Amino acid sequence: RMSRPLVLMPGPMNRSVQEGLAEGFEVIRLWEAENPDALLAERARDIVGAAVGGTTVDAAFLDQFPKLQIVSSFGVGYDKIDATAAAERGVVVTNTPGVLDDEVADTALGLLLMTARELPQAERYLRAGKWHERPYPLTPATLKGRRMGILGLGRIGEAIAHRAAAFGISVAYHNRRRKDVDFPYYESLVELARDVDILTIVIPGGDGTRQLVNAEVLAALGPDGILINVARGTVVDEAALVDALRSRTILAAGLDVFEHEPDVHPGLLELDNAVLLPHVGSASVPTRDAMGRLVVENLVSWFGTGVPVTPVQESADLVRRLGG
Ligand code: 8YV
Repeated sequence: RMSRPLVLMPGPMNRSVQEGLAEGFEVIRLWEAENPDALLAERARDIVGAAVGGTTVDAAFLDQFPKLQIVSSFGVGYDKIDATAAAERGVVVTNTPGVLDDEVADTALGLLLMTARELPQAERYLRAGKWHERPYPLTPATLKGRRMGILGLGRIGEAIAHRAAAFGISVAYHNRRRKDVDFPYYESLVELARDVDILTIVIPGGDGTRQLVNAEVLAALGPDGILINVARGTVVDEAALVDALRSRTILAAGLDVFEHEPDVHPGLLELDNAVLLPHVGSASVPTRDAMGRLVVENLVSWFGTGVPVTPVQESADLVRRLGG
């Protein structure tokens, strides 16, 4: 029987990854090793695949493993992985798109409802026993008649747009390039922000989108404006957001992601017009299991047929060249 491909797991991942890899692979569970450095010194040259979730994969990481062929990453966002450096070294990177679209879109709509109608604040009011004194104050905001701008209309953005339509909320979007969709396209993010009163961020993180949502965009969103972020905290200038919420430049924000997770800007924690979630957008058992299965499928498919299931864009040329 041929020896099984050796796959590195730097840290613990969803149980579906561990279970799925058990059969066809030999797995190094690095976080359980008594002496990780010694283990790597011994086995690094035999490692051909990696299954990662949250590990930073940069040039220095990649250069430890001369025979590495594929990095299968858990999550749709892969801003912690230098996919270009990987491609330069002939290493394919895969992520887990598609299987989490509905879950993340649901979270975005949940945040919007919570934020506009102050649902978390109202719940805290009830639990504090204040209902006996008087009813919870009427919320100044409503979802009725609102327009949503989507920053990053991809798979998740479209799932959000369909949900928004069911709520009677119209949708427009800003991407780098216009897409073949019916929603109005804005070449300028500031102009989009000016024309809507909900701005929903679903664009990938990383250097290309850092602090795209800055003080100018928030000012354009305006005093009725609600900011929703289920993408990456790095897309927002968090200090500018705190200022905008404090000075009521915008009405409110619903955030699932932060610049320095799990640290949350102390200014946000003080503000009542911010609804804050601990990055739970995709965090249900069924969705995380599906993501984990896709991590495994990419490795199985790569080592079985030489074709990854869901390579990232930066790996596309490499996959073509390798015959995939
Ligand atoms: C996960 C995510 O929290 O898919 C993503 O990009 O942000 C989330 O689904 C994360 O990837 C888990 O490591």
